[in-house]
Amino acid sequence: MKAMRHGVRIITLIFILCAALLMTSCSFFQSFTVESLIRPPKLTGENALIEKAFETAVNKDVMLISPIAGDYRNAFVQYDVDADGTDDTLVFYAKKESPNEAHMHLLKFDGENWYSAGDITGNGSEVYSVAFYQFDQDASFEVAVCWTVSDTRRSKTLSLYKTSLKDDAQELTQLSVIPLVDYLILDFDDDEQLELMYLMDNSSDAEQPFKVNLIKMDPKDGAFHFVCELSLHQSVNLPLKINYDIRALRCTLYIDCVNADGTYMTEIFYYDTQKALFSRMVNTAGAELSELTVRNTQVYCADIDNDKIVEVPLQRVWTGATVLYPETENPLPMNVIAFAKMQDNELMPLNVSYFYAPDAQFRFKTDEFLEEYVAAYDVTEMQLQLSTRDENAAPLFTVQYVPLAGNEAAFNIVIAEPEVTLFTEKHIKSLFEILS
Ligand SMILES: [Ca+2]
Ligand SMILES: [Ca+2]
Ligand SMILES: [Ca+2]
Repeated sequence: MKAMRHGVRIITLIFILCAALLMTSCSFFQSFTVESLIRPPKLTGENALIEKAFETAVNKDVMLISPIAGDYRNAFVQYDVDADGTDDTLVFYAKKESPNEAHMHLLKFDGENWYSAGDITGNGSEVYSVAFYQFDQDASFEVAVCWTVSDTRRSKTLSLYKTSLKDDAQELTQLSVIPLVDYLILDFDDDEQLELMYLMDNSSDAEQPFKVNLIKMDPKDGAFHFVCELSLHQSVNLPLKINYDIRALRCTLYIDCVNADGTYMTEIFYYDTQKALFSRMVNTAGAELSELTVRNTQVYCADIDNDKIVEVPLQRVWTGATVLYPETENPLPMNVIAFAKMQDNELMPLNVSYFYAPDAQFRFKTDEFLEEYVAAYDVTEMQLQLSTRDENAAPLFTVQYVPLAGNEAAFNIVIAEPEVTLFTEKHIKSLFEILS
């Protein structure tokens, strides 16, 4: 059941993705208009001039490619790459005759006209993300393009490009090509220079299926050199999301992963600037923090209280609360997810916890109930009942999740005895949240 739902979700995602690609490939103008809505307003007619310059340089008959993730989601990306005070335009596309080969085209503006200033053949058929960084000490930015091939979350290729200051020749040059799963570019050691951390598929080694590498650019020749590495746990099937926070100059990394057995966990480690090493977080009892984060629910780290410090999901049993699955005769203990903040090497749970309903897209905020109340959730009925801990007491309220057409859903709330219960419908409603 669980696996099936997951499959449906993936298919939906792929469908949305395909729809997005189709939209951009069938209408050059349409996708460009969307970009102009996102960007600050431009002079009238400028988009048309860029479009014309691109058509002249490349061909009318191309498929535009929009980045899947990151800050720039349009095939046309405007950024002052060479830092000369005038925005440049990058265009991502593929030629009809070689649709599996994505390209990046650079257009520049000379004050009067847009002109072609370089074209690069990428390392994939799709663009995962594009971002701009300042690795070396010259003014111009390095362009980080993460190329991918459809249907592979595991393997991407990060290419770094530089614009040279030559006016006449090709202005885009490739600095490096790194196969990876995911990456983070950040000043890890507070030396005012960026480092690149990337997750590498190392599955040829069954004991260390993923590695985290940190590399640093030598500004003299633009080459990266190795700083340190860390192997993720052997149980990890795929790293899913990278989070980080910086406290007192220490950068802590939180990598949410799915394990081979279907559980989830967060790898927690920090960069030790003095030793130039990644170091796993271990609490005062000697337990590795990562191992305390194993959970059944697919929920990721997040800064839930907006204090720029990442909170980590921890699984806890709600004593007395139960979940009835269709495939088991007796109810099983209910788990809730409590968000915890790392303090002095310990994961300290905040007063923020949720029950994530299995096989339904909602969560129930449980903070105020864990001590005095118990819940019972029926997976088949998608129905939750809350009662006091008195065994003979009738439920105080019942909430049923009702899926509607499309991605919509509603909650059917029944309050047992409105005149005696402490809970109003408004309050109950505020505890239930539909997840997208
Ligand atoms: Ca420029
Ligand atoms: Ca640095
Ligand atoms: Ca926080």
